[in-house]
Amino acid sequence: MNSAMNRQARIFVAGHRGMVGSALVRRLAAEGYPNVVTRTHAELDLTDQAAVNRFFESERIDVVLLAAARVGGIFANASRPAEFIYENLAIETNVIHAAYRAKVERLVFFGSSCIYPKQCPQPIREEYLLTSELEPTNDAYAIAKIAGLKLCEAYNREYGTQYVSLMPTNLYGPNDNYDLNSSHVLPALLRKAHEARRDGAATLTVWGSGTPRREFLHVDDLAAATLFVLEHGVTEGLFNVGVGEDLSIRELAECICKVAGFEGELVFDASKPDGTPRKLLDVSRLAQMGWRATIGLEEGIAATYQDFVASHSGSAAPALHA
Ligand code: GFB
Repeated sequence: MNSAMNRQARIFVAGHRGMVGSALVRRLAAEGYPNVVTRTHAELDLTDQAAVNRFFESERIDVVLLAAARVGGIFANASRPAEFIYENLAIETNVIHAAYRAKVERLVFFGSSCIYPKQCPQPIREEYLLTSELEPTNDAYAIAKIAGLKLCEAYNREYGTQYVSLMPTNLYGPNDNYDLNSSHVLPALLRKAHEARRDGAATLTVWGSGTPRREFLHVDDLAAATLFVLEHGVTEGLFNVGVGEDLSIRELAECICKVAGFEGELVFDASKPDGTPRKLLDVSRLAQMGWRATIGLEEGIAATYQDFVASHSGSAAPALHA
């Protein structure tokens, strides 16, 4: 088992412009890793197998952080399942296989808590994987993410690689997607609350019943957990990453309205799906090793709101992150 990371390691952050990848790049810079390698989508299309092979053959990468993915909220997942399963499978198989061929010893694969069954005992332990049916609104994405973690397990078993899988709960933070058709609930409600207050609206529409429960992790905590795993010699396995607490969507909406200063009424749109009733992660596996999240939800939402206002406000139709 390798222990500490070599500070001079060449670390490829795949997906560095996304919310997770950009948090990883910030954290690596703060921790003093000078050799971080990135490629924009235009420079390297990770769904192009030949291009990915050429990249790994020429770049001498030591560590891969595989944060590139097609991601989205409940509506995007439910309406574009082919894109979610195809693009994620292509990225995972191309990057993991090319990394193995180029003798990359260490890789961290990022999945999602939606890999677990829809009706799971709570809090969800890593062992509950594949014990019953998935949530239908995101089963295509979940299958792709399960395939990714199984790729890591299989390559470790057959080839002796050290590929680790992290399964974060619902994430939020800087560089999130604020497009209301494809975003997750937290950025969607932040934008809605901001615009409702700005426009003097009487109501704010929340999708579904408001009763599903979700757990939210600030992306900077996920980046911290990733560095923790790398620096503590973790060489295999599946690890949940979360805060260990959840709240209802109604409670989340109330918290966001408070942060954004919107005092109108919440209206629940029952024509929109609720999705999984609850997905609270059991985070004891990482906690036993000494890692815990540190950013509280209200504090994290307030910081994210400031970031949103700084980067989007002032125009009626904010420029949105892709
Ligand atoms: O975050 P979200 O889109 O995805 O929705 P999931 C969470 C809950 O918030 C659902 C409700 O019950 C939504 O109906 N919700 C309320 C809203 N208002 C809104 C809104 O304005 N926008 C959105 N988007 N939701 C995704 C999966 O599931 O979570 C992915 O589809 C992935 O596969 C990701 O795992 C983390 O938490 O339901």
